[in-house]
Amino acid sequence: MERYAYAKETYAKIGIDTEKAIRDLSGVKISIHCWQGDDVGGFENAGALSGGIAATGSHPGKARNFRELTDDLDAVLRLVPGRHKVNIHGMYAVTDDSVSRDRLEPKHFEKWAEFARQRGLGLDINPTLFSHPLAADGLTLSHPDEKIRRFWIDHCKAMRRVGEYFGRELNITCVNNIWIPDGFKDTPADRLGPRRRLKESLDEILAEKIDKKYLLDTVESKLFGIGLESYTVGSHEFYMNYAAKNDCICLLDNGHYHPTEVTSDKIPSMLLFFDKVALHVTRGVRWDSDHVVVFDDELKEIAKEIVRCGALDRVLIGLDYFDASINRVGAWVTGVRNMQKALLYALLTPHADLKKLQDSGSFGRLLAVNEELKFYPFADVWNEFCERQGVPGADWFDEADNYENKILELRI
Ligand code: RNT
Ligand code: ZN
Repeated sequence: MERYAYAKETYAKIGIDTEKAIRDLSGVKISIHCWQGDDVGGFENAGALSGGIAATGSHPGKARNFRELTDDLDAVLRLVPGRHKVNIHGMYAVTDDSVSRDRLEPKHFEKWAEFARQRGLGLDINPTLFSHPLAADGLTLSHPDEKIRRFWIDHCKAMRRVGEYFGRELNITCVNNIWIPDGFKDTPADRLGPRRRLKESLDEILAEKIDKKYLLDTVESKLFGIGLESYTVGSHEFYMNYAAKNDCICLLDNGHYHPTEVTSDKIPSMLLFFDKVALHVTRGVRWDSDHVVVFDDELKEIAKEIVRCGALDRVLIGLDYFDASINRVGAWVTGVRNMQKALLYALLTPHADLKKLQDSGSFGRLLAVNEELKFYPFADVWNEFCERQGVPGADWFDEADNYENKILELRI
């Protein structure tokens, strides 16, 4: 018997319709971060990556400009099933001469809009508040110097307009995510002041009302950055309260919490109080290391929460990892496909029955059923999905290898 037919029958016996799972999965757009292609470099020749984040490794072939980065993205999209969004940063503006970040306009992002339109993709945007001389001391929107704050406020406002432009142009809502590195290496003398300044900066940035049909604003918290270990201005409490009171969306990056604190558990709580929640899915190894997303337990748990809360349209799924030590295209594809696999795995889980077991106190059976489900023919449904979407199945890496040999290795 054909493998998919067998899988379909097997899942049908536990009340799961694999056709529906495939349909639901095809509708999910993942926001694919452009910065995996160039180690969070950007097009400004800004020099070293700053802001307490780090891409480690020196694998050859990194994209150096718009052409190379979009060629690489095309290579990724050929290996990823479905139609998605590309997530870019202010520092990826495509300009002839250098334009100061506070003066960026939609026209500096026309090339991205064109790229996305031609491929039927959406675009997301982020202001870039790092890798810049005015962010050199680790403070931006919370800086005590009014002039420095002004620069970054103006940059964030500019990026919201770019986001609105993307939303209008592509007819797909753009997500604008604000993440700042602000913090201190050592114990601060004042924890309140910087947070008050951040709050005021955000108030000003978000004051301009933009139709939510085009733009959604998210704010991303963090626990600590390298060199900024003792205090982070934009902490989880800060942004959760800010978002709740100011009608914007919290973005949870699963690398931004204490190592044993899990994002999956936060999702249902957030969904009870917010219309939407946004994610940066990553993999921290011992710290916020931004390793490539793998199909591990927490990824599965995150996907399960999204699916069993019926929130595929309320959770904005973005990826955030950057590994410079391996074939970057391969790294990119691995992470996107794993996110999709985790969603499929969740869509193939009989949540209603499992909830019944929990509510009736049948915890032994619940444990056993969950373990048995791990050995269901999930991979056959995944392969069917890939085939229907016209992308390779398990042997996709050969193409990533080819691309590396033909294109990436020539970049010296
Ligand atoms: C940093 C944040 C942030 C960045 C990107 C490049 O810790 O996770 O999201 O990784 O904006
Ligand atoms: Zn992030």
